[in-house]
Amino acid sequence: MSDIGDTTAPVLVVIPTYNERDTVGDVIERLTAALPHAHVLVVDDGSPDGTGELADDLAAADERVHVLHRTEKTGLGAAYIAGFRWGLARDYATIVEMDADGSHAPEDLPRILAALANADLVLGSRYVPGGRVVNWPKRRQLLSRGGNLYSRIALGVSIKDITAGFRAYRASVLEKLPLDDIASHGYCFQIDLAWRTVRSGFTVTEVPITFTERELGESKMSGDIVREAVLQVGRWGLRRRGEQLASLLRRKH
Ligand SMILES: Nc1nc2c(ncn2[C@@H]2O[C@H](COP(=O)(O)OP(=O)(O)OP(=O)(O)O)[C@@H](O)[C@H]2O)c(=O)[nH]1
Ligand SMILES: [Mg+2]
Repeated sequence: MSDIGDTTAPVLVVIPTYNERDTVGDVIERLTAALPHAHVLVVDDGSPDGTGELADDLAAADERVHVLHRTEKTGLGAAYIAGFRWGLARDYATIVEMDADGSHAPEDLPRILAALANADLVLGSRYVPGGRVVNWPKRRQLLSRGGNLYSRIALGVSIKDITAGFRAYRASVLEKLPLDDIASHGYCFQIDLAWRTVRSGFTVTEVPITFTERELGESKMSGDIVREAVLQVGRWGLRRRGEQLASLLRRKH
């Protein structure tokens, strides 16, 4: 499509929320200022703190803002998939993932979208030159760096920030991926989608961003989310090695 990478093309920014009442309003305000033509879809999983109702108020006041209410909290992955389907049904050329907690600066979006002119998926990356993380404790930095190193080795990809949650897809990529099969929940979901994108032959580019740890609200990161990623990535890595071995043996015979 010729208008991809043009920062005035139809873009949908999907923002999953669970108890993000303190931050989501500010994020949406900054987003619509930075990218006035973009549409926003808040995917709220029945937040008990009233984030969904606040998002409804914002949607009533601004026709660019939409809300998808889900009744159960079933993880980041399921919320994103519901948001992707909503966007694909409405013919957006580009679909963006962004957190509601202020970690991702909406002002970085024009640069991310511009890079989509030459790639199918653009990651807002903390770990390429120029990328930064602000206010993360050492433990979180180690977890994130370790997760990326582990994924790079297991999956054999050169992506530096494969767990990045600030990213822009050409809609044509999401149309091609088997969204029904994707069961990953936490940040494993981000690895899963990037890995499937690479395996489907699409191109991935990384653009440096500054990631700032949330100051308000609570993190949803948990031991289960880390365990899911370690086990799944290990499984995918083993499967990849198995496939490599099988093709080597086929060539020998
Ligand atoms: N709809 C929905 N959104 C979720 C769910 N879990 C997390 N989110 C949202 O996904 C985004 C990222 O979650 P965070 O809690 O910030 O997780 P994180 O960025 O990995 O962790 P921190 O750096 O500690 O904040 C936020 O906007 C959350 O509100 C969920 O189960 N459902
Ligand atoms: Mg966060």
